[in-house]
Amino acid sequence: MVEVEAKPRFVVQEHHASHLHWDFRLEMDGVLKSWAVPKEPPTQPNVRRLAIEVEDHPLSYLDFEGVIEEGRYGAGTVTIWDKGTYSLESRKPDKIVFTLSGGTLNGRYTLVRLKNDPKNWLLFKTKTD
Ligand SMILES: [Mn+2]
Repeated sequence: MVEVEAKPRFVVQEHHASHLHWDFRLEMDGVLKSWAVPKEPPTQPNVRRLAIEVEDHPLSYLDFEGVIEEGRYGAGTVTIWDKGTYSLESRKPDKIVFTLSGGTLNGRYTLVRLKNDPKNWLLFKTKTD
């Protein structure tokens, strides 16, 4: 019998909070590793987006859409902007390379940590040549 391991999932939530941003989340280590991306995540190569590392979220958040009430952290409306699965190519403390299979985001992407602030990463689509 061959065991088929489920591919890890990802979700991008469009979050209309005090500032519009996109929450980019990768299923990893049993949680959702999460980054807040102030501009729409890139669908084309050569567009680099700041991605600010935020706290891990539980896997149950993969399907979350709705309204976070006024007065609570992240108050505002959350909708799923994209979701799918990914395959991990490499993972180092400062660089993660993966291939997304989503509805909007498809292909090979890189997250690389910036040196100025450990919470700041860049997210970009990687040319596959
Ligand atoms: Mn958010």
